[in-house]
Amino acid sequence: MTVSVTPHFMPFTTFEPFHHALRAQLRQDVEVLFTYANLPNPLNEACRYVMTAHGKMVRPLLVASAFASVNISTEDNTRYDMCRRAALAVELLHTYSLVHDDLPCMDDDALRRGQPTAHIVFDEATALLAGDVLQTLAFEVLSADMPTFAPANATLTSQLLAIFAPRARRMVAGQMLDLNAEARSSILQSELEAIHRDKTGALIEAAVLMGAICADASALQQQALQTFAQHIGLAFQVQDDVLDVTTSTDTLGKSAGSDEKLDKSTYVKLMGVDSAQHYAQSLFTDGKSAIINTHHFSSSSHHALLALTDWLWARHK
Ligand code: GRG
Repeated sequence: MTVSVTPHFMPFTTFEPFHHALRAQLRQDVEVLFTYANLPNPLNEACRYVMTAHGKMVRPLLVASAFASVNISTEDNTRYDMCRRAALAVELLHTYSLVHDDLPCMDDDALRRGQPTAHIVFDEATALLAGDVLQTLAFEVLSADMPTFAPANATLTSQLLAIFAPRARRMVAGQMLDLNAEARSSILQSELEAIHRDKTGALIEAAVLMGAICADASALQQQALQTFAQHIGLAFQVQDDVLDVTTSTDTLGKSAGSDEKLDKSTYVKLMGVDSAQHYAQSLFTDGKSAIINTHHFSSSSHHALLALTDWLWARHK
């Protein structure tokens, strides 16, 4: 029998219980997934280590909030379970990118999510393979026959893949553009924006659109959500650049000041801390307006997205 298990992250009431329920749901789903995947050790341990660390779950939250923003019956287990699959998929892909980004051949970082990075705890080959398999699982999870999930809906799976795959590819392209921009003495804002539309923004856009697809959002709702996601994605990156210079390693749970150390092209380098902070705030505001100023959502249903945006703006890590 394949049924949803409690807890249920729907419906949205206020942000904290929603976040809590989503985190609990994701924890259960990660466990089910790794039992299903039956990976050999130390690969299995490395995957569990990085997937159970304390990430903020921003992308699954975006999937779930977009899903909640489209008034849908919480009784519809098929769509709800496809949403669980999508939330898992974006977190798997995101975590793979962090594991690879931390490798010695990339940023060579020793700390992530408040704990030593995978290649430090295991070894480089295991960390590399963990990233690889998290990526393949991110796609497999959209259709796999797994206990506790209602059977995947083939139409929804193919719609989700059409959203997810090109944006996963764009994330890697963005990373290449970012590496190409290292050590450049100056960069135009338009060039920086182009890097982050791909590197950070594409997956954030995928998360929002995948939640929308699972909830059967109309074309107009999808359009509004895409505009929302594009603003939030850029705001998130600008804020990340600011936090890198204003927040301690302890609070961040990753090495502070790493952008300067690697001579990265950042918004702080381009416009200074204060202007970057204002820019992030205006992008968050514009993102919210994209949802509020349309009549495509009921005033109660878009609360999850607006509350998530406020939570992102207030974040310290
Ligand atoms: C394919 C190697 C490879 C990289 C792709 C996404 C990416 C490019 C690299 C990851 C490193 C990085 C600084 C990405 C920018 C996006 C970003 C701000 C990531 C951190 O996301 P959070 O803050 O992390 O949501 P947690 O740990 O909370 O999930």
